[in-house]
Amino acid sequence: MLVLTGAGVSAESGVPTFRGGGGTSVWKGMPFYVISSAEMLERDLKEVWAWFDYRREIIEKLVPNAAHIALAGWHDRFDDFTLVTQNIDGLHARAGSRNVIELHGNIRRARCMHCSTRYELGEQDEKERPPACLECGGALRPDVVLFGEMLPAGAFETAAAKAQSCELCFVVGTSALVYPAAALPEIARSSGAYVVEVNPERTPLSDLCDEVIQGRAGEVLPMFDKDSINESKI
Ligand code: BJW
Repeated sequence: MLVLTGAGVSAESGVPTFRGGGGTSVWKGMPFYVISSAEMLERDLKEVWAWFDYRREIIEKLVPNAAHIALAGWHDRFDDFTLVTQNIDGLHARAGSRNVIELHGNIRRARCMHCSTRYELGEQDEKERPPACLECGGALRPDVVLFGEMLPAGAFETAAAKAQSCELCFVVGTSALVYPAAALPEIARSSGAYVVEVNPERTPLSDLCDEVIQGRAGEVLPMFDKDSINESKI
């Protein structure tokens, strides 16, 4: 079984989504796809840090919701369970999920733009922006995947292989607009998996799905356990 999650799975924890509900996330007058882009990193690294510092401070005060907790329980219920997320908030791991494939990185890490050494942000973080790499003195950047950047080496390939071999694929809380993440359910479907979408709104993926459950992740996911999944046509 493979589960792909997006910003909607964290919405009930209080993490703002990027799209959905007819709106687009904006910061200091800039739409997220401008500030969260490789171009902005080139143009204004300090401003990119300010955007991620702002969001990290919000996220650190939030806690996993019923959807994260339900998915953490699925690890032990399904033999070959893979959780793939586009989220950078780390809430799946905080709920107890293991081996989460984080396609778009993690907001609590930084990475050297010169030598690629990674750092956990936190105690030693003195708010020098951009921070300097302790290994080579290069500038650090948030360890997240911005528009126009490649995903972490191997992350998509591992997820795609799991999508190709899974029998059941849940797609939860994503607008399914951003590639290559949105290709995972397409790969699963074309390899014969049963694909279920959980989202209050329809997405470009809805028509491809075998089942669309229109609802909030924190309400829908706790209703599934292994028996109910086996008993239903899922
Ligand atoms: C609920 C709910 C509740 C609300 N319960 N649900 C093929 C075709 C066209 C373009 C491309 C392509 N391949 C690649 C591209 C370019 C680009 C792309 O996809 N563009 C499209 C948007 C047009 N992709 C990339 O650039 C990627 N890189 C790449 O492909 O590298 C190769 C390459 C390099 C150079 C050139 C070309 C190719 C990288 C993408 C990185 C995305 N990064 C971001 C920002 C991360 C950092 C940050 O957080 O700021 O990732 S963008 C943003 O979107 C973030 C998210 O992870 C991602 C997906 O959003 P998500 O999770 O779906 O959230 P929303 O807000 O969109 O939707 C929320 C959903 O939840 C809604 O549906 C609600 O209804 C629902 N919801 N409450 C359940 N309670």
